[in-house]
Amino acid sequence: MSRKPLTAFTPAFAAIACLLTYPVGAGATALFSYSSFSSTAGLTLVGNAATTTTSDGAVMRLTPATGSQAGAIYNTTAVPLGTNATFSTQFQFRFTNPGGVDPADGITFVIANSPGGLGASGNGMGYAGSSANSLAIEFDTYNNSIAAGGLGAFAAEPNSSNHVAIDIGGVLTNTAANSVYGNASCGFPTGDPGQNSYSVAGCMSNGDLWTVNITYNGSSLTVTLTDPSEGTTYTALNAYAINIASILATNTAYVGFTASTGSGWENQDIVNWTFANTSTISGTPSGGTVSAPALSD
Ligand SMILES: [Ca+2]
Ligand SMILES: [Ca+2]
Repeated sequence: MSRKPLTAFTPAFAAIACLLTYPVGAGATALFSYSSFSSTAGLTLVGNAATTTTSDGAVMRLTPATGSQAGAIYNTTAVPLGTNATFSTQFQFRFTNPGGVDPADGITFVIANSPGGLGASGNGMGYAGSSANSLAIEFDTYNNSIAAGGLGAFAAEPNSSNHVAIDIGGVLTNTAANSVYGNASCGFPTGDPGQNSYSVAGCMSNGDLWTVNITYNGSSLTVTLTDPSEGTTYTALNAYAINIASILATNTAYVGFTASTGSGWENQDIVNWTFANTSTISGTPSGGTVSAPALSD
């Protein structure tokens, strides 16, 4: 089953919103929800992003598993994101078929004041060099650190092939970076740079169906990831203070994803995605299905 994106202006909105608003907080509204990507209505696809069918159903393949790709998607209708505005979003990803020098390069969840921005491939994750009035939360699977001798090495990159960080202004600032589940080495033992195996629990490239929750209460950002192989949820950012409205310099924003590959690659698929403007979104969708993430307090 798929749902088309919802806006407050569609006649069906009220009825469908009732289906989405389970025990949610006051005023909670899912602005849009894609239980699969059998329809891309309401989305702008950029670069190499394209839908494809996998064992997860109709997924959004931000990049295919080949070299030097860059892809992005954005919602076509801006969401409210002015001063003190809140949001929460939940999506599931699965990265498969890694090849080349190492699994690479990762994806970002992007918030921008204009739609359609696509940055550099390789270490840029499709974000570097895109809109100056934007913010991204990166899920980085390739170690470009100078210390590790990674290809495209740059100073801000942490010594990790499995990290989450914030990037600001189209620049790979790698703010508040930390390695997911504390695992900083995920790749090919004979890779460039050589890494521990990518296929173990806690490595974002391990092929599992991962769940990500991002919440913003108007002043601080929290990001959690769940790998079903770990059985616990990892908090990558815990109430990190940041003023998103000041970065955007506008009262509305376009949200979506960017991704890239370089000398290493992997399929980088978004399996489902829900975005809400006030509620928190919690709970883990059932693995391997295309059911929509549930909304709850
Ligand atoms: Ca990287
Ligand atoms: Ca990074």
